[in-house]
Amino acid sequence: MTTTVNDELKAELLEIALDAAHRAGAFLRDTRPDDLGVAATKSSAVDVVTEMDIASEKLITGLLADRRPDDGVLGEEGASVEGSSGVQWVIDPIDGTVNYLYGLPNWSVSIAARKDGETIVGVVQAPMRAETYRAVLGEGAYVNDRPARVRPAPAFGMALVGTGFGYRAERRARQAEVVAHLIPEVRDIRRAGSAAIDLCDVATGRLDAYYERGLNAWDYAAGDLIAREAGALTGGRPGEPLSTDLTVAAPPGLFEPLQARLEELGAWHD
Ligand code: LIP
Repeated sequence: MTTTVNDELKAELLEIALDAAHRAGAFLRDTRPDDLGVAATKSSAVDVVTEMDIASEKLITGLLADRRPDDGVLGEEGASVEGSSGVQWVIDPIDGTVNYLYGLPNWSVSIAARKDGETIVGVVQAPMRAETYRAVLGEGAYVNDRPARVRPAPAFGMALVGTGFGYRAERRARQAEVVAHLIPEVRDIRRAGSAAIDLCDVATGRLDAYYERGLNAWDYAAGDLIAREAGALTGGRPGEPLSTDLTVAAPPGLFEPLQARLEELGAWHD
């Protein structure tokens, strides 16, 4: 049975997403083994999975199965449930896995709920910042209990721009070419290692803009909604939604020239 999107459903999905993100975030923060190692690799030797990624996804999917057994689930570490309710959960159990592996603080738990393909709830939990970012479609974005709003668009040359790089050397070489062109054209570049947090940093004005090629839905689903509800525009190539090809987020007035420059630089292809 599919369900319509009403206030009751949005409130339920938000409560579940917050509960799951808080539980997973506390688990990851408080039980990280001192000798944490690599449990497996994916697209390359530096695309790693730890036991904690797997355990975090198991914790989240177990809670979702208890609370909403008819929902679909898509998780970075293999969770895949078709579902029958029309609601799909999109999960990154640790976004910023390499940071987590090295003991760097910039990592997060990202949980989004989609109804018939549209993201209606997004939560990003950043335990080492003691910050929870959240948004419900049409109801604004928040960091903890404070409203989140993007920074007013600066001139292009004054923009602090976040980005990231893929796990395959060939893609990284191409991404390096793109960022080499941008570095002298903007205020500065930041590469912090968690797309979900980067999108939330745009939402809270800590970054003027963010772009990256090669993300998956679990990296951006929650942060995209949070950024949009905070006043950002998001997308991919001009006229296209954000996707694995390219993710761009910035306030109006900066989004357009950045998207155009990335198109000129071919940031959407390897
Ligand atoms: C990471 C992204 C980051 C990107 C990394 C990696 P993961 O996700 O959040 O923006 O630059 O290459 O994809 O793998 O830690 O979930």
